[in-house]
Amino acid sequence: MDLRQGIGLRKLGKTTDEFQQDLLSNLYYRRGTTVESASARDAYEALSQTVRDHLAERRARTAAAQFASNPRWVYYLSAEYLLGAQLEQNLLYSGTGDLAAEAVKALGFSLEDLEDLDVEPGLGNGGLGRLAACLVDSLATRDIPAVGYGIRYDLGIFRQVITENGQTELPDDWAFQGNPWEFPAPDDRQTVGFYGHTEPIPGSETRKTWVPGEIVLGEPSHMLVPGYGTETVNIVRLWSAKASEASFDLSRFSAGQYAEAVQEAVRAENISKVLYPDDSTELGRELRLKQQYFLVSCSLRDIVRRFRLRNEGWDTFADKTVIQLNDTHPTIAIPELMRLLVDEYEVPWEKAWEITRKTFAYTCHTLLPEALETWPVRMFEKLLPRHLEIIYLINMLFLREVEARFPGDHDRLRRMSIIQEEPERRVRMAHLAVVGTEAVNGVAELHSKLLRETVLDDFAALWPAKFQNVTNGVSPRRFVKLSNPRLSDLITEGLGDDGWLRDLERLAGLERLADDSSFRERWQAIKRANKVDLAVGDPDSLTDVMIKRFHEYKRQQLKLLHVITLYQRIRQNPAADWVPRTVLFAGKAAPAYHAAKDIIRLIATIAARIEADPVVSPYLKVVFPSNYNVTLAERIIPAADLSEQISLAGKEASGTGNMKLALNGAITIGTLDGANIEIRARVGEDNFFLFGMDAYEAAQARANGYHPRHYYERDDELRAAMDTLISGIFGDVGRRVAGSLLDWDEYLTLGDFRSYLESQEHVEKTWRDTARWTRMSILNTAHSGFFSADRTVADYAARIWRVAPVAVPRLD
Ligand code: GP0
Repeated sequence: MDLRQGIGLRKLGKTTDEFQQDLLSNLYYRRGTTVESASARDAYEALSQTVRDHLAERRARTAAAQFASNPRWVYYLSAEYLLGAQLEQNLLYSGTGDLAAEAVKALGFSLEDLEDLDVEPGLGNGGLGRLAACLVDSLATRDIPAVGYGIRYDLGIFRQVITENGQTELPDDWAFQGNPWEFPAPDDRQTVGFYGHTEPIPGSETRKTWVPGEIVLGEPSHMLVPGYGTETVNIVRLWSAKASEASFDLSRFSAGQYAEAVQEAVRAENISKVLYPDDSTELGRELRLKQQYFLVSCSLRDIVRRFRLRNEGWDTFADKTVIQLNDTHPTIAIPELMRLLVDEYEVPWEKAWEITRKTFAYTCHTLLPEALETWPVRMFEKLLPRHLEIIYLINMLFLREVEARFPGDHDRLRRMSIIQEEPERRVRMAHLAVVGTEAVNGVAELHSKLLRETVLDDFAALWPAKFQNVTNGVSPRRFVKLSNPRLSDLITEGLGDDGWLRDLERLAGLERLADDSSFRERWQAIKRANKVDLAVGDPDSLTDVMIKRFHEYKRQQLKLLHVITLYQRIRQNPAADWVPRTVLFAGKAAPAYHAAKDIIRLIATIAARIEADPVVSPYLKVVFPSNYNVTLAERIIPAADLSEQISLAGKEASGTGNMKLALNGAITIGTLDGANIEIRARVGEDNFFLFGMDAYEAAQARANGYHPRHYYERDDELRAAMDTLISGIFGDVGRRVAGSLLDWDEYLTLGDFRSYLESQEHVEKTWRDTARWTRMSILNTAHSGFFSADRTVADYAARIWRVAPVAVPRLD
């Protein structure tokens, strides 16, 4: 019997009764419990397994179709994935939501009860990790054969608790109670080496033997990634570090040295213990480099294994494989593939280099110099001696190429080298990533342009065709359909069908409804109902949200100066006709980023002060919910009226929260930064509140000698706001924040203050005209279709990956 023909023959419940049977069978046979004694957790686990089976059946058909067509596969390598909660998504993507609601009712639970038990795997920091999750969703939705590779951190991004003292961090043991969504695959375990030395191979110039000094095992498990409205189910494969059996020291154990006996094993398993909580900054710790190589080594061996299942030799490797590097974190994949090909498979260097360059592509996510990874040569040499040798050889050949194009330009060689010499020798990962790939992309038009003009200008001069732009996008399923069901229903009704969920540009059909007063009223009523659900402030107030990581370049401090100014204005004139506002901040700061944590603490202090002030509190409220994550974002975004995107122009690569908010009808107040520019171009200048310097003006201001005190001295309101901070009434933290702005203000906060305040006045004037505001809100949604991650993936597929979809046949 052909086993593949059996796929799909297992009957999965398609009626309420059948679904209930499946649920009961999971409850009995997999949970080992009974209806009478089932706890909410039992019901949750049994339900998750039942839903998972529907996806697993599609997964089996997907694998069969994909393997049979032997396509070019997309492998997405990312150190971070912020997948979000799984149950609700998988109910939607498997079309079992109604069946499940009925079935669990019979067990005495509601779907909402069970959804509360569904823990989101927080395996990322912010935008970069959530982008990875949106892209794998869209890859499956577009039927593109793909695998996402990542690390299964035991502890994800820390749990944040906000008090008046600011942020405290608690460990996030996300899988403590198990994770019903993953499948362990111990048979695909890999062996990873670290440290040690290299030995020459007699008779070969380029090949070497690497003798590692430490061996760690990588054990994969995968999570299913279903496409929406299609049969495809792809996977994300996450690696856990495991000590090899040999690392348990029985003789020490027998001698009673218990801690020493397991020391080596603990060290090995620490590799996947915890996610580094730094966003857009580079710490340069050895364990981090170990994590990166661990991910890369396990994933590349898995990719090679999968290739060899269907192909022979190496000539077609790059035709069948494209590996996308999500930022520089997995860039050691370039020398690692060279090592596998040259040392292990004896492919000649030139041939291996040709294959490698055709296989990889690199996405850069930043312009901040502190986010561009470099590793001390000494650390590299110790941890990955063979890779350093390979990098040296790559660099030598590369610099020869530069020298041939620009003879005698020694300064250029120094600037472009993969090895930085001064003040300390370091490996520049971004340079390695550009040299070893076929395509390099930024994540928004402006970002890609600035990469070519500034950070990577020398490389763009050498290889202009290599540089591309692919503007980020977001999943309309998670960030509209699941998070904002009321608005989704209204959109579907307005457009006549729900085709917009797979073709988001269809939202443009809402434009004609923006002038329909009854549609507008329903739109507005939904926004209000979402605010009631969020329950953070008066649902009739202007809900003004700034939700993102805390970083000085994002300028939460500018928003805070606005809040203080409003506070002072209201106090001075309490009888005036103020627009009531609820200002919502949410987001985490890296635990060691003291300036960002100060800003959080100051917000919490000022929020409490306003709350206690009977004159101001009727008009102004500041809230800071703890522990911003995907789940919380899904509650806040549908309730937002105003979206704060106020980074200093030229600093935010793209932003993706800006897209989610616009899609849900929030109106942006923002600078000409990242994807804000593209949002404004699409929703229209009249439907966007613009302020501040643009990227070139900001660079000019810097070059001409920027003096924050100049603005402080000339603007009475700014000075009043700063003086309250300096006075100390908000404590030392207020003094510190004000001091850093007055003395340095790296991100030109004071320079943009007046323009921001004027724009906020325009916001209030507009808000008073409800019909006009609602019209703008509808037009924001109507013209945000471009920001679907489905479009992003289509762009990558056509221009970078050159891959085609593989259709998975339906069962019936
Ligand atoms: C960029 F460099 N981003 C980094 C990083 O280390 N972490 C991270 O999340 C973000 C950018 O800041 C972004 O502009 C961008 O949209 C996102 O990567 C995805 O490209 C803010 O969300």
